[in-house]
Amino acid sequence: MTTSSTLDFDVEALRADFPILAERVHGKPLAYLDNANTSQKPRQVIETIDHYYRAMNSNVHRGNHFLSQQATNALEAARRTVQAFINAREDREIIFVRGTTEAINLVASSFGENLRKGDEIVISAMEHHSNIVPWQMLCARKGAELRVIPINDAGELMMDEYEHLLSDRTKIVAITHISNTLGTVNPIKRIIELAHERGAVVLVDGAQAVPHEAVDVQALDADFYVFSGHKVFAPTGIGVLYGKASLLEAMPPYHGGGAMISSVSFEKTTYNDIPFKFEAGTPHVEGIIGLGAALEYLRGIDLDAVAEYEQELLHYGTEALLGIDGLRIIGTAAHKTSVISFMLSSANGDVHPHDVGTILDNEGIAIRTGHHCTQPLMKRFGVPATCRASFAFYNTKEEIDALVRGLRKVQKIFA
Ligand code: C6P
Repeated sequence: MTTSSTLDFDVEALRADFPILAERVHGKPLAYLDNANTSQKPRQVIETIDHYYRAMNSNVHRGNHFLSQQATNALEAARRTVQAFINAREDREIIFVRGTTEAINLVASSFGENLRKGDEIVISAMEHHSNIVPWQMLCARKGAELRVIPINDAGELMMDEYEHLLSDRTKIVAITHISNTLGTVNPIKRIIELAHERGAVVLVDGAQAVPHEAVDVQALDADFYVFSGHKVFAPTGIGVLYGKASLLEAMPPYHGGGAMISSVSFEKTTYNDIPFKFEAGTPHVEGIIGLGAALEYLRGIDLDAVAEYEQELLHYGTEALLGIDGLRIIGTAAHKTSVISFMLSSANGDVHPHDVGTILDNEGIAIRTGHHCTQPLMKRFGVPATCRASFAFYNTKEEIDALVRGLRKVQKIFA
């Protein structure tokens, strides 16, 4: 039975899988509300990594001894788990990278080789820096132009403007599925359809989507879909680039080194097939195996129930925060995930988000404050930074109540 939800969703049983949630911080029970930044890890992931180092540790794809084969099998099994999780057509379409940032840089650098002077890349006003800067670097290299889809005051993409921006010059549309700062869920399928009508290729930044909803890359018809393991209850330092095989095959390698080659001589090197062509060097073996364990864990949970429960938290949190005089929410899209950015003011005006975060921390409450790597978005809303509470399926309404009490305390201190 859950104490916190009206749904048939056993939060307490799920919480028991996450050892860190039982920690106390500054003598208070931890309320971890910083999940858009990074998620906590279930014991199933921790135990998988522990087992890997106790029983299997070895380099992969390079040894014919028992341990190396065990580790290689586990790694390739994890690749198939990722494939199934996002419904990719083939496992060779799954490239392991360090995270979302590296995946986008890989595509900008490698696929970007196709671009010519005067070509255009379309991004949006709500992108994370890692889906802005690699494209700016590509534009500088190739003489291409960056076009930015504007957003309305609710933090929703202006789709009419998007249609106007698309042209035969558009070669790449790089867009976030869900905004890390606003929580806005973008109409990604429609965005992809419109881009394809113009012959453009679409990269979707799924860093904030995969933790919250079932993603089907074939149903979306995404050309590239990228995400980070650490936001989906897996270790840091591991991420995924999904790409359609036909695109990946035609792209030049990103890094050169071991494993990505077929043969090397001083005269000529030939490259390995995908996915290995893009996986130079010893991979993050325990990270990959841990990612597989995390996605298996998620497959064991009803993801529709997760999405429904997180919506319940979002609505409860929104109502509760709006009950505080002087609090305003930044990002009020009709379709949102469980992320709430806000500004808090006291009788003396806005309290700087960093002060809010520090006082909440003393209460055991972890939120993120700052620009969330979306400085252009801060400018759009005329704020230097925001406070951001972001919920995962293991959060509770009681933790949101603690957040509200903490914010009232901040207001008293700054009164
Ligand atoms: N957002 C946040 O607190 P990396 O660092 O490569 O794992 O992920 C980068 C990234 C890319 N796109 C989106 C939409 C993201 O949210 C992030 C990471 C964290 O919002 C840390 S800045």
